Amino acid sequence: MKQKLILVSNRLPITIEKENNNFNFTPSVGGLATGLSSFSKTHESLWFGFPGINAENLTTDDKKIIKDRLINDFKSYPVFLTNNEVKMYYNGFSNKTIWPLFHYFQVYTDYDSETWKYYKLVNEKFFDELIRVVNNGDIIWIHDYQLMLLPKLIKDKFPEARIGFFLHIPFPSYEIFRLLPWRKEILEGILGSDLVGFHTFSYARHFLSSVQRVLGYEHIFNQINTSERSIKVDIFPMGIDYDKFANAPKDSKVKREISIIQRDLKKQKIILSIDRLDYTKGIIQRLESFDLFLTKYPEYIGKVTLIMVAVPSRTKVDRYSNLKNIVDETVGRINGKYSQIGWTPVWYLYRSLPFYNLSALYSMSDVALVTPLRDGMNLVAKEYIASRLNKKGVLIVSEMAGVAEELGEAMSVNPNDKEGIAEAIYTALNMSIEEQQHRIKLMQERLKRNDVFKWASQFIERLQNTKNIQEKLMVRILINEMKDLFLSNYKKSQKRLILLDYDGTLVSFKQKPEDAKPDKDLYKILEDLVSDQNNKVVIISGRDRDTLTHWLSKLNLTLVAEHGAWINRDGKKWEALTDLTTNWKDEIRPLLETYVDRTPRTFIEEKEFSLVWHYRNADIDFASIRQKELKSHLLDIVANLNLGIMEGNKVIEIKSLDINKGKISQKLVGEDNYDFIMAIGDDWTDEDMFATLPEEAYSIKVGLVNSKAKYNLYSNKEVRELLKELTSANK
Ligand code: GDG
Repeated sequence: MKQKLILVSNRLPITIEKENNNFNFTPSVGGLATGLSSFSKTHESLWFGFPGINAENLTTDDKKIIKDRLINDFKSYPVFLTNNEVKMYYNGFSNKTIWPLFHYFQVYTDYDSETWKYYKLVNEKFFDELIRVVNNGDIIWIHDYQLMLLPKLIKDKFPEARIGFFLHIPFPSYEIFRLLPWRKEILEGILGSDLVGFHTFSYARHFLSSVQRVLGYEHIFNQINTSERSIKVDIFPMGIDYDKFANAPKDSKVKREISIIQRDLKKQKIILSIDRLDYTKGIIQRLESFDLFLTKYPEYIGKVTLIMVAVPSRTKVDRYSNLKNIVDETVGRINGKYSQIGWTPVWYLYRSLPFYNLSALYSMSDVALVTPLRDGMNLVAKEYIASRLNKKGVLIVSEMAGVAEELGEAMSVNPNDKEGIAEAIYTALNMSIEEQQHRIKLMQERLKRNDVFKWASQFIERLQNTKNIQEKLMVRILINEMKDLFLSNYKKSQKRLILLDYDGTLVSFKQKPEDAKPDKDLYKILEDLVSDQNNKVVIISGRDRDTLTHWLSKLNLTLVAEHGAWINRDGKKWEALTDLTTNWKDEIRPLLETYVDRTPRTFIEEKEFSLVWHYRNADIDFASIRQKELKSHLLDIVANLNLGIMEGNKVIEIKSLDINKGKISQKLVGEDNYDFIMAIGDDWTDEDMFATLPEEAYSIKVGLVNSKAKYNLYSNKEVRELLKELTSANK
């Protein structure tokens, strides 16, 4: 069976219309649909999305007819939505909250918990339809900002599915993103993916920074490691169907169209502007810049025309209909101001044009003026370049569009700088042919190499690859055959030593350390473990004695506090393991205090034999600068004091070099003749423990990272399951 490739986007690339009780299906040839078409040869592919026709207008039979036809003829699968769902999830949360916020239009952003409710509901509806066809090994590629919760919904149910997510719009900086009340859920939703793709490096950087600040997950080389999985974040600038645009001007229909427009415009220079009518596209600013250009350079009056195509979009959202009114007025004002008999400065077309028309405009315009205030990529700019048969023409592009990062040879402008745009128009109209051709040639070569087919195949290839990296790490996991042997060794053994770290191993990390106290489930697990006479169970933690006594002394455990400084064998008395001095603290404490003063929300924890600087509640970027400073400061001091600096999870701990989990583990191992030894830990302080264990011991690292331990487990959830299996194996 071919591996299934499932694509999911808000809208299916098909328009369905009802005519006299019949349904007409018209596939659209958008970039995405084209880019993905090549996969049908190698994969059994299926596209999920809203078919664009409201569910209320359809009977059960209608839905069946549509569904069958979509599946059989278009390899598509409908997710039917009601009028109200479209209103709340699409026009509402997607286009009144996410769209404006992610394009930095804060004041246009609504924060409405009702539309958010529907956003969740519709994401779940997509999920409910998907589970009818998804198998665990399938590849699922989810598109765009309407479906950001879907990756997690799928991953939770199908952990083996390969899930990719691509965002077509900008990902804003943390300062903007943090305004969203549902920021945590949105990020968690996206992180259900194995690969997350963006158009540009800046968007990926903003995303990683938000993940770190909101969820606390660090990243290294664009890889996020949660305790359960690693997620790759990468850049895939979307391309176009280059050959289609490059070849179109040779087509007879397009040629005919060109000669019609030329006849009307005579020898005038043409400036082209094409977008959906959207406030992010900077249409008003563009018109005003053209107005300014004509004022500054009146010699161009009667000699240049701005052809402005505005495709109707999201007309049910107020901001869009208001914008339409302003654009109409502005065009009217400019035309009223400059028009002459036989010449109109702005040709304004408020409709979608057929492809041959679009191509004719691309291939005959002297200048393309693409000046969005923000734009994820902007394919119009690329399509214009590809359509320049004679390599003449100038592209003026906004610095705020993703495409500006790729097309360095274009003239770039700040879309808010009307003077600058007016000047750029003048420079463009006067650019030498040689220079135009030099610039266009370089851009054409690049766009041809990186077309939409390459974009799609690279994404899928990288998605497979991400999974391979995860699989390599998983080889270390306690695989089932291994587990059988492990369980039977456990069962056979008579004297067992079980060393367990606490935070991150038995409980997940909590924002407040006091929230990590054992819950009922954990208590029961530990109780069951110690009730077996053959088990010696040791909790070996970095925590202080009081906390461990308070939480765990009622159980028949051995407790080790402060990474091995203290041991408590009977739940009552603590013994210090070595004869340690603590005079050094007076030298180190003042230094830490200055760092607390200089770094808001950090604090010092004083343990008997160590000092700890905690920075988990501080601004993460700021704290990591301070953390490096403090470390280098400390390194100068500790060398003569026989002290070690330990970097744990958002902490720096300073303690005697004679204390570490390795020493105490070694001591415990030597105290009896154990025939089964197991140690589980997640932190790098546990590495000392893993390193000192005898060869036959089972050392288990929690989290998918390399370690001195022999095996890995995903998370503390799995640790608990494993411990439960051990106790029930012996019943
Ligand atoms: C989003 C992001 C990102 C336009 N007018 C007509 C027409 N078009 C076609 C163009 C082009 C597409 O529509 C517009 O794509 P853009 O990329 O310019 O902009 P968005 O619609 O906002 O798309 C954007 C994109 O997703 C892809 O990731 O680049 O940043 O906002 O292909 O050719 N097509 C026809 N008639 C028209 O009148 N046939």
